[in-house]
Amino acid sequence: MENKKKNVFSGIQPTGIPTLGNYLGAMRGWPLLQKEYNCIYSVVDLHSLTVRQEPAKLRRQTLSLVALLLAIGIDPEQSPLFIQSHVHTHAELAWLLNCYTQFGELSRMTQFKDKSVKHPDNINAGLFCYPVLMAADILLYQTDLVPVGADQKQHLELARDIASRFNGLYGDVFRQPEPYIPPSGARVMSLQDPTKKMSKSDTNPNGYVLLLDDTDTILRKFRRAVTDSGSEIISTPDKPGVSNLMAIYSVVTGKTTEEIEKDFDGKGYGAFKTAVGEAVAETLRPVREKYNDLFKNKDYLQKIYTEGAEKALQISQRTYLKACKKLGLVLPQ
Ligand code: ATP
Ligand code: LTN
Repeated sequence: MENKKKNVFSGIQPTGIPTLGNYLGAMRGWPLLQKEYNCIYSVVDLHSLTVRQEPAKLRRQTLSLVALLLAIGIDPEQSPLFIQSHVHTHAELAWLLNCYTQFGELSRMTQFKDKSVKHPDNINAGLFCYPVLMAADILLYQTDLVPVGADQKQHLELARDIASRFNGLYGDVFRQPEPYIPPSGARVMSLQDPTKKMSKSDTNPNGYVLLLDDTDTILRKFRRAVTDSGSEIISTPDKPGVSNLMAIYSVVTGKTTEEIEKDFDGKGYGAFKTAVGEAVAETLRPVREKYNDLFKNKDYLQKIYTEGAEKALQISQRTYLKACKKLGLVLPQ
């Protein structure tokens, strides 16, 4: 009887220090999946080039993100951790898949439309083809599950469409990936405007909490969080501010919405915001402490991402060469 573990792949861009949204929506699940699945995780630096980056900052953020992923509990012995640009099969498969993706499909991607509005002077071809590189990342590892936040669902659906189109023409080359979106925390909203997602590129830093913010900063940002009219702590669509805080509190404490409503009955927004801030600060404190130790040790980080890239190349090359062969490309001998 075959008892094969499923494969998990996910990536995150080194575009800045991740926010609480990135953490609760995606990263937090990554270490938890390691026991049950074969996991591979990547810092997707090539994706971040679709928006202008300052070279020295990009270099530093990439290494910092490797350290942060280790700090949240990714065990590189179990789960290869690598930098995307170190594994050449990603850009190579992306090229092949570009030829099997339609202009119309990419034009419909909401992230492309949003980023085109945000960066009207740099709507480059890489930004347009971003989801194809993401499909390549995923399909190279015969991935079953992709832990991401809710905003990535559309990209995942495109990856599935590309895979089935290719398989339909050439036989079984790629496995069909499924999104793995957490039931709560999948879309953490801005603390200043709860109708917008929390984003590290927000111009108002009070809208987001960064994973490396210190305790005082975290408490202050939650104290300033925008709430709604009234004073009741209840989760309803007409209270988006309070509902967002409740969702955050629920994920970090494990309490249900009903328990939170009961615990804070009659206590008012001030007490609740302080409690959420304290719970988040306590969750992030050990991560920050571990990160500070790891980031100092550049040799260790280098060893981890070098070994990660070797393993990732070995695994991904099998799929890449199979795709080349099916297409009629002459393989190097
Ligand atoms: P940027 O804000 O720089 O455009 P991003 O944070 O949306 O980028 P990534 O850093 O690549 O993009 O995101 C990593 C993961 O975090 C993805 O799986 C994404 O779905 C998730 N994510 C991003 N923002 C949120 C949010 N507000 N709530 C929940 N999950 C999120
Ligand atoms: N587009 C993703 C980042 C990303 C990714 C991936 C996520 C690039 N390649 C592969 C999962 C699997 C985002 O979150 N912005």
